[in-house]
Formats: sequence, C-alpha cells, structure tokens
Amino acid sequence: KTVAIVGCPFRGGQAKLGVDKGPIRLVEAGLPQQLAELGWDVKFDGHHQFEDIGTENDPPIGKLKNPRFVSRVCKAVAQVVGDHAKKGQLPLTLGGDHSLAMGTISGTLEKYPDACVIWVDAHADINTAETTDSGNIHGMPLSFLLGIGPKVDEFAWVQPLLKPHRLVYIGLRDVDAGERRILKEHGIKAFSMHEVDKYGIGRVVEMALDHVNPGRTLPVHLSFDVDALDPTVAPSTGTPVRGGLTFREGHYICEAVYETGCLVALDIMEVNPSLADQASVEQTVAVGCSLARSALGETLL
Ligand code: DIR
Ligand code: MN
Ligand code: MN
Ligand code: MN
Repeated sequence: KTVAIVGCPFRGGQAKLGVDKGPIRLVEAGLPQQLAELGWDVKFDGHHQFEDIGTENDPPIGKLKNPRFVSRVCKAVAQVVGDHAKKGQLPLTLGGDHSLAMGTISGTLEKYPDACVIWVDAHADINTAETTDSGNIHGMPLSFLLGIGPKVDEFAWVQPLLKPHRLVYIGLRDVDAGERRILKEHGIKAFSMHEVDKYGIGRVVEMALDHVNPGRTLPVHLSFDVDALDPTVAPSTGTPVRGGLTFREGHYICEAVYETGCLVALDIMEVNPSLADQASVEQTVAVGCSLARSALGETLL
C-alpha cells in the first residue's frame, strides 16, 4: 500500500496570506515519516510549484477572484491526483486552500467514477458564480464538481461527475443563504453540528456512510477542512467558526472512514501557519498530521 503525498502550496482561492505554507509545515512536522511508521510506502517528491500568473493578469470573472490561477492550479492537481490513483496509490493532498478539492476530486473521479465524497467542514463550499458573496473560490469547489450554477468558461475542464447523492457533509455551521437553497434543492445530505450534538459522532458517521455508501463498497474521497474542528482545537485557519468538532470527533471521523476499507483519497486543507501565535500554529499543524494518520490507519490501541 502506497500513499502519495501531494503538497499544494496554494492560496489563490481565498484572500489571506499564509495558507500556502500549510503543506510545507505539515511535511516538516514529520508527516511522511509518521505514515511510513504506520506501514505505508510513502511517495513524496517535493511540493508542487505553481507558477503565479500575477493578479494583473488575472482580473475577476464576474465575482470570482483569481479565476485563471485557481483553474490552472486545480487542473494540474487533478492530473497529478488522477495519475497517482491510476497507479493504485492513495493520494494525500495537503493544502493550501479548499479550492484545491476541485482538482483532487476531479482526479479521484477520473479513476473511480462511482466514488463518494465525505466533506468535513464548517462551511458548505458550494456557492456558485451567482450565489457567492466573497468571490473566493475556496467557497465554491463543490458547485463546479456537481455542475450546479452558471457555467464559467474558465472552469469548463471540470467534469461535473459528482452526483448530489454521492456527497455528504459533516460539521457544517456557517452556511450561506444561497448554499442552503442549493442543499435543499438538490437533496444533498448534511450533518451539521446540530446533528453531531443530537446523535453523537458515532451515529452521524454511520448515517453519513449509509447515505453515500450503503453497502460500504464504493470508493471514498475524504476532504477534510481543518476549520471543521473547533477553533480551540485548530486555531490556525483562515475562517474559524466557533462551535466546531472536538479533537476526538474529528479523529473519530477519520478512524471510522479508514475502518470501512474504502478510502481512496484524502485532503487535509486550510492549515494556515501565518495565523495566530506560535503555539497555536504548532497545535494546528500537529492536528493536521494526526487527522491524516487516523485516516490512514493509526489506532488508539
Ligand atoms: C463563505 C465562506 N461561504 C464563502 N467559505 C469558506 O466565502 O463562500 N469556506 N470559508 O471554507
Ligand atoms: Mn472548506
Ligand atoms: Mn471551511
Ligand atoms: Mn475556508
């Protein structure tokens, strides 16, 4: 079993500086060795270099900010992730901002067209070119993957291969009005923090899996935005929202997905080592590493 680490120092999907340093810190913290100790063959040949095309060459398209840069980077990431998957390797993508998931999930779906997606996040990241307030594309990747909303030529390469019933959320608590409408209209299943409180994380993960992967036979892509965790657990991230997952709830999701044996791709996104004090940064980087280890088989006993 081989895990291919795809380091993506990229921040074009949102405005804050520093999230591009996330993957570097996660690797420096020893993630490749930690995964090797779990018995994985670890492939990592350096972080990807994304040529910055410069904001002057990349004016907004409608409300979308840095559209060409985001599109180009995600297209390259789709290729890389897809190539690893086709070799039977499990791509572990380290962000970077969550717009990257447009690339990672495109890559996964190329090899596994029937894959389902578990999206762990405080946010729904399903705004369209029409509904987005911020224009930040990290709040939009799922609308492109699902083919929802007005077509944007720049993103025409994104195949709308994800079906609404193959997507499930855990951890939501900051959902825009337009996003709520989309979730309702397309019948997309979401377990917000309210459901986590009500049922407990064990039942929530079971219900989430029952929804997208009833027979536990389909490949699973787990896309984990660290802002799903409570800001006391993962403070160094661009858009923290109070009332999030505890340390254990976050890790439980990863452990339970690993236990299905269906995991084919993993994203750890939105670690921003430039935000907050040094202790908070170290804590957040360490949590990013331990989430990845849990999803790749680390157990408590
Ligand atoms: C908001 C925030 N829904 C937006 N999204 C964030 O900009 O579309 N996603 N922070 O991670
Ligand atoms: Mn996100
Ligand atoms: Mn988020
Ligand atoms: Mn975000």
